[in-house]
Amino acid sequence: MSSSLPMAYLCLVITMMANQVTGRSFNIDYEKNCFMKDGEPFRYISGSIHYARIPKNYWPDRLQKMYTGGLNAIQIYVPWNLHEPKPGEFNFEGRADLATFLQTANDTGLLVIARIGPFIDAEWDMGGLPSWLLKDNAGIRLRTSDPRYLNPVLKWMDVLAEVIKPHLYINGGPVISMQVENEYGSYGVCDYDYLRQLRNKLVEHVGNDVVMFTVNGARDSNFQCGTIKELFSTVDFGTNDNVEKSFDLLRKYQPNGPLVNTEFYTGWLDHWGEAHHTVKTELILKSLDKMLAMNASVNMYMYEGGTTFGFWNGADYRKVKEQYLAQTNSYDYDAPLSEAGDPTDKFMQIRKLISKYRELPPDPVPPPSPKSNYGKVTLSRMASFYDELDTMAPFGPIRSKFPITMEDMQQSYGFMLYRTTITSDYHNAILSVPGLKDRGYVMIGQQPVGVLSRKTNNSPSITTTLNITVTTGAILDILVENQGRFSAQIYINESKGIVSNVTLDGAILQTWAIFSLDLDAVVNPSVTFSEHKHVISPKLPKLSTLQVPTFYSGTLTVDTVQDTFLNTKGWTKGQAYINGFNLGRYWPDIGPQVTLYVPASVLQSGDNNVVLFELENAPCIGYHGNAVTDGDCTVDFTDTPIINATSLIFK
Ligand code: 6DJ
Repeated sequence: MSSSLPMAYLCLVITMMANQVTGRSFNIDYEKNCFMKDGEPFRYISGSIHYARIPKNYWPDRLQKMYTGGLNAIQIYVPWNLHEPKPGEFNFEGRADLATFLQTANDTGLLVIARIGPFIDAEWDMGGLPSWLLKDNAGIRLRTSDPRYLNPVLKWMDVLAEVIKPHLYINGGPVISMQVENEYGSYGVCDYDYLRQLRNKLVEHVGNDVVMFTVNGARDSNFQCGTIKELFSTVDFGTNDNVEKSFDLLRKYQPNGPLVNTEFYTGWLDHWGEAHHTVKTELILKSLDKMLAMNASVNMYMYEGGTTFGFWNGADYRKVKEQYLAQTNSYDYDAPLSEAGDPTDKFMQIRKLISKYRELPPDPVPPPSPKSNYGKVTLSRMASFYDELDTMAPFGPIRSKFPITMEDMQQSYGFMLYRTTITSDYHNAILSVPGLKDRGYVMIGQQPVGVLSRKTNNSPSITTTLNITVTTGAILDILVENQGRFSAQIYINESKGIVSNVTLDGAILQTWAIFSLDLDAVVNPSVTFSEHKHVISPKLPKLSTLQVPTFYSGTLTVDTVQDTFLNTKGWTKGQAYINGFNLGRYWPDIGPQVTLYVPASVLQSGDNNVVLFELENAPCIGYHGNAVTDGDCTVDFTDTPIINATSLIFK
């Protein structure tokens, strides 16, 4: 712990730290128990925003709102898997344009606390670690000094540190501090050498002139395992925790220096199939007031949650019931700024409280961005999954005796098809896919026969086994959906796809054709359904409750381009795209999220291509759930989000 460092040494460090060119400094005064900025005592009132969850064109707007809310700093996460999609291939474009984001924060007048990971949690796929780490690496010990993990991490740090370096406060930029790892203590591995190597790597690039810290939950065991003496210790806790007790615990491990709550929870995350979470503003104000009165530095998590677009969501593991819980795409978080970036009542009340402690900027709070109620769009059945198989898998399948995982197929997200030919007759036999990660749509002879799912909280009747009747020569297909990798805990090393053998009445099914599927190839508006336009037929014969996964498409015509929400009510489960942009999953059947945020940036004036890849049951096919309906295949573009539709859950 830093407490073991002699105070004289620390003071020396402080005085040495002003940058000789810019004259700027940011460091810790262990005697005054505070941060020092340019030689003056400083504390931050900060809010979390994740640049990857906000369309790039909205960054200035969101940051300006944070600034007018009274914050003097923001806190970000760097998701490694977004930036290094393949080993050695880097992405710093669009929502991954970290340098522009940092520059924008600086221009807005906000300091930045950069949480560089490499592990971040953040309800982000695999907690931000790239899934390619799992390829051919069975048993890899993630977040440790295991060289299979550490070598790629250190290479990534070489790249990342150089991107951030020009943006450090001492170099004229906004970055005052860098967080190493994240809640490492709760991972239970206690690999101090790993933490030290991360820290040393950063020092190699940026020197000692930036505050480097760790955060851990308010528990002794977390602090014992989650930090090293070279890194400054902070704590995270929410409104349910006692402020004094939590800071007392921090003091036990970090006796001097500023008190910092790195994640003070303004709300909470959501899982599919569970109620939407909220946190009462009064409780936030009470704890925040206490912390600010103690001169603590506080970061509100989240201040602007935004959206986990596409396939980037993570999942949690509920140990007691061994359940897999995928996180929703909305990351609204009940935060002071809504998912669409609008100031809420919570925002205004927190702002008022902050004004007790620091002068608010004269700038007015920007108004909510306008939302459009574009109304209903009819979708037509464009092509079945089978019609588009060649487009999604242009190179055909890989042949393998046993199933291969998604990572070993070098695929990161989305869907895969596992196909085998049945070699005997079976009547009412048990198809068992214990290694299913996470959900499987089973078809025999291209006809849907059932859905498989690993254990979740939301569809207990769906399991990894299914009774099927098949004859010799029948083709069995399992379309497997990766619903998001665990974003925390020891389970983050789990592979996706089918990760163990599949049996039929106990006999191992062998000889598989395995297809990696690229949905983008189909939903890209310029090539959408080019060969299948003739199959349009909005109403098909009533088949069964379950249909072959199918692409539906329609046109949203827009005069004035504005934000809107795609209401998927009536549809069952699938993936939604606009103009080829992957908005995310929809699953209104179980909620709580029913609308998907459609930022203006993905729309254009004129015609916009809307595609739903419906996996189970579209409303216009006749049956929906257990009831026969005359539903039509429409979606509604509305100006109001629905992310708390618990009534659907408990129907
Ligand atoms: O640092 C974490 C955040 O990224 C802390 N936290 C938040 C975010 O994930 S759940 C919500 C959580 N920590 C609990 C992890 C379970 C071991």
